[in-house]
Amino acid sequence: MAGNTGLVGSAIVKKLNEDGYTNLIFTPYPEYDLRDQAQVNQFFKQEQPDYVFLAAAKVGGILANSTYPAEFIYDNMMIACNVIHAAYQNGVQKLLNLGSSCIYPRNAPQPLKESYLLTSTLEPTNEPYAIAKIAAIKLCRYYNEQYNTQFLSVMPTNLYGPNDNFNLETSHVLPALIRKFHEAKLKELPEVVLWGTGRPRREFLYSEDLAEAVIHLMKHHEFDETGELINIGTGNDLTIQELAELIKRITDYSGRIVWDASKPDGTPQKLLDVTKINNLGWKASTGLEQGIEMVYAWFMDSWVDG
Ligand code: GFB
Repeated sequence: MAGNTGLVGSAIVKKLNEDGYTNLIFTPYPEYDLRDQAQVNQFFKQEQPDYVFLAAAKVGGILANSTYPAEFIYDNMMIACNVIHAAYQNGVQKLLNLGSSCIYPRNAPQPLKESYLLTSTLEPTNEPYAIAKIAAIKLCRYYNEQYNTQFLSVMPTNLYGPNDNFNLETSHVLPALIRKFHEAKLKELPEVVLWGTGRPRREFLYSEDLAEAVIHLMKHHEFDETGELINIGTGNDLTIQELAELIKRITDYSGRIVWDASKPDGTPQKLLDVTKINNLGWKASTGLEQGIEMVYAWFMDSWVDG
């Protein structure tokens, strides 16, 4: 497991433990810097893992991607190249590569089918991250074709859950809104400022549902069934405005919402077509309101301003 402490990795570890898998090994940052090829090669040679979940990445919301483009493309390409190549060199039986729905063209038809990859230009606010993730997809595909490996690439939609990032500068929208409304309520602030226009649409998948999907694929399916990439989502989306009203209600904040149109909206919509993953036996099971309530409870119980 590369990236076991983050939003995705911690959900996968939780599900693996619940399923009785105990022989898990991790590459926690900063003890392991997966951008360092020698370190990665040394780890694989020493540990000889059979299965690899590649969930480590430099991630962030729309502002972080726009602020640190060089780090987003370099870090994520180096992590992918090092881990995928070492997995091949050490005979890993199966690797599961975590991508993102931002790899699709900004104005592709909705819902997004896997076949729309590289059919047009990307959303500028997350092009660096998207290019790195597309490179990882292609690495897995061509290693499978040339070396007969089983490296699967999954494309989750926007994710949320426990152990998310709640830093207001670098986080994604859902955790940012939980924190903003919660703190505004405690401080009795008259308004909360949100970014953009509120008009973009987003799809949100609870992290533990994603964990079930990736473990299902790792256990039961192969490259000839998943293809080069496979979407994982709920198949439903809503506007950021609707999300804000929902989180405002769940956090019981009674002030106003103000939109700062100087901040970017990003891509207008990125709803995934989830026909393929549904046909392979997985469907999302956590509703958005239920999921947000669970994350809000986790935030109030466990989150510490890091
Ligand atoms: O989640 P988010 O940062 O990234 O923003 P993307 C989603 C939408 O929420 C944008 C709006 O239209 C934001 O302008 N928004 C409103 C806010 N208020 C806020 C706020 O306080 N914080 C944040 N963060 N957004 C990401 C990519 O795109 O999607 C990542 O940047 C990754 O690389 C992820 O691919 C899945 O959904 O636009």
